[in-house]
Amino acid sequence: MKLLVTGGAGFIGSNFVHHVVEHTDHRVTVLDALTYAGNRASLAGLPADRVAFVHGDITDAALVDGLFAETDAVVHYAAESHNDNSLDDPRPFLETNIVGTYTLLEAARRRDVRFHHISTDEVYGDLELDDPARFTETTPYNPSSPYSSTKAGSDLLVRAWVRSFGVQVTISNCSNNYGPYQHVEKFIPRQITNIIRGIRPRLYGAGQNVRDWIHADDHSSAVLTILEKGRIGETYLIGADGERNNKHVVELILSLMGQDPDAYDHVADRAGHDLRYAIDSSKLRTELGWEPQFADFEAGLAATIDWYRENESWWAPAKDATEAFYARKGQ
Ligand code: NAD
Ligand code: TDX
Repeated sequence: MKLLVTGGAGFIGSNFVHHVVEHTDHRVTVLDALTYAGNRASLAGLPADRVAFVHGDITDAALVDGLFAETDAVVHYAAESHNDNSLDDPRPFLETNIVGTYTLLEAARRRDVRFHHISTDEVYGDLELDDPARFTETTPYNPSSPYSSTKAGSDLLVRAWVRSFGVQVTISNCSNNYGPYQHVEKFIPRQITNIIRGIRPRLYGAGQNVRDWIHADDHSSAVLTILEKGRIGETYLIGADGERNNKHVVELILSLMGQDPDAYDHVADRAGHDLRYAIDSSKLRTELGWEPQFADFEAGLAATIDWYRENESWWAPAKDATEAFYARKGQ
């Protein structure tokens, strides 16, 4: 099969491309605009006869149409992905997440190409800390931030294109990913690289907010499973039962790196900060037989710390600008 992977030079997209090369015979073309979040080095070492790279924008209809004409299936990861950036300047989130997804859907319609849309659990808003409920495929949409509202908008466009035009689409909404190749703006890599640089980790507010962590490789295996066995028009939630509050995670990172677990600073909270995300992934597990492989969060985190220690040349170029951005916001 020939796959087109949008956003394949980003964090989760590049993990997916590595996963596909390792576990299947598919050939992959990556379409990526190489924004500040894209990095060709994340695809280094992959065989040239299996992975091709196209530098371009998903809002470029002519480019997209030509690529769809040569592909069997599309997996759509490209997005503006960081909540803090969306609070600073929402415009690129509308362009890429809404107009970009629209552009791809129109090409999928014209070319009758199988399309898998990657989304987030943040479209459902947040849960109370003491609420026993978790998100399911029928939870009403209630996004909080410019980022999550544009992802929700893109999901709704996808659903409309299935119903109105019969486009061959599946959707997945995944919880927070961790693993190699994640940009240093995000919570876990920011704290790991701070510690490597001798800067104290930064916790927003009291740190009680809960995220449901999944290793990026488990996200990739779930997406491949949906691509192969998912029912057209359906949504699948992806999660690995990894709920932890941020305070716990920062203390764990400090301990795993041989530091005093209290050696972090509380900083200004994020505006509109979602309290808790939690995923019920029973539909994916029972209907399609998927199971996560990284059951031990502490072991996965330790391996991720090793990766950042061994790959400073990958993340160092982005570190100073990222910390300057946070310093301006008092975070
Ligand atoms: P990322 O920011 O690391 O990567 C995004 C990639 O998309 C980059 O390579 C960037 O260059 C590319 N891109 C951005 N705008 C583009 C455009 N207009 N045209 C072409 N390429 C463009 O993001 P990520 O964390 O890897 O997230 C990937 C997808 O997974 C997103 O759709 C995100 O909403 C979703 N998601 C992320 C998480 C998470 O924990 N990070 C969880 C659930 C879902
Ligand atoms: O320095 C920090 N300190 C801190 O306490 C940073 C960068 C974050 N945080 C908190 C905010 C969140 O509660 O950590 C938590 C995780 O923050 P992010 O890594 O920014 O992720 P989040 O906002 O939860 O969104 C992520 O998961 C869902 C991805 O960035 C999204 O793309 C995905 O859809």
